[in-house]
Amino acid sequence: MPERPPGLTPQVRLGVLGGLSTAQQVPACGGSPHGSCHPQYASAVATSLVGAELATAFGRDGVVCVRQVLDPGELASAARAIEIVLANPSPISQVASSADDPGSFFEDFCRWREIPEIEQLARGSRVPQIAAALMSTPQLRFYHDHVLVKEGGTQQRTPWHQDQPYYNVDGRGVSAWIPVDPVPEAGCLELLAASHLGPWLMPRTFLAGEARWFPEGSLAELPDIEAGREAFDIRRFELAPGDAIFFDFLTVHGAPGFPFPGRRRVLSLRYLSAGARHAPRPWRTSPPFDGLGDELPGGAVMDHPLFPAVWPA
Ligand SMILES: O=C(O)CCC(=O)C(=O)O
Repeated sequence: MPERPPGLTPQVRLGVLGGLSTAQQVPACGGSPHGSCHPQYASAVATSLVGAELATAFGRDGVVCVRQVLDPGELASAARAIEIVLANPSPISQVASSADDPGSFFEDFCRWREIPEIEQLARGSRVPQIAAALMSTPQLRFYHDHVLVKEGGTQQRTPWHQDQPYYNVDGRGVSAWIPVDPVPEAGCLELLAASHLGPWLMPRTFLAGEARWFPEGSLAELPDIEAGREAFDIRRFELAPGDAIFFDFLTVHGAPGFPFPGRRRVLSLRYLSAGARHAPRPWRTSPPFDGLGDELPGGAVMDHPLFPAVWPA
C-alpha cells in the first residue's frame, strides 16, 4: 500500500461518518509537474482520499460501507435513472423472481451510454475516486452499471455468489452498490468478509441454479451459507439513500427478499483496476459484451470505448 503523501489526510471513514465535502474532493492530477499522473502519484492520491484505515479494511475484508457517497442532487439523478430503466428496460433486462412472487426482482445492465444520468454518476461523482482509492490503483475504468430493484414484499432471495466468475475480466474490480431508498439491515445486501481472498466459485443461474458459465465441476461450489449463517462473518448494514457498499468482484454476497412496504431500488456502478485484463469466454458472460473478443484480444488491457478511463479524471 503506498504511503500517504504529506499534507493529505484521511477523508472518508468506515461505515459511518458523513460524505466528502466539496473541499475534500480528490486533487486533480494537474498536481503532477508534468501535467499527467505518474501511476505511483495517482495511486497515492487515491489512497489518501479514503484514508489508510478504510483502504486497509477493504483489502482485508473485501467490503466496506461508505456513508453519503452521493449528494442530494446525485441521489435524485440516480433515482431518475432507475425510473428511466424501469420504464424502458433493455433487451438484456430480466426479472429474477418467479411469477408467483408477491413482489418482483428486476435487473438491467449497461445503460450508461443511453442514460446521461448514469454516465455522469459513473464518471463525475465521488464513487470512482473512492473505488480507485480502495483498490489503490493508479487508473480506474468504468466497467458497467447494474440496476437492481426489489419491489416491496419480494420474497426472492438473491442467491449467494461472486460476481467475477460471470464476467469477462481477470484482475481486480470493485462494485459500488448504492440504494436510492432506505434499506433496513434485514433487507440489505449481505457480504462474506474476506471471501475475496478465496478461490473462484461456481456461478449459477439465480432461479434454476444451472451452470451456464464455467462447466459443472470446474470450480468449487459455494458452501451452504444459509444452513449455518453463524459460521460466517456476514456483513450487512442499515443504509440511507446515497450510502454505498463497496465490494470486490470476488466477495461472496447475496441478499434477502424485501419483506417491507417500500421498494429497494439500487444502482450498482462497477469499476476495473489498472490490472484488469480481458478474459474472453466461450460462453455468453453476464452481462454480455457480444463481439468484444474481435476487438480486444484475451489478456489485453480493457482499453476500449465500452470501458472508459474515469480516474484520474
Ligand atoms: O441487489 C441484490 O439483490 C444483489 C446485488 C448483487 O448481487 C450485485 O450487485 O452483484
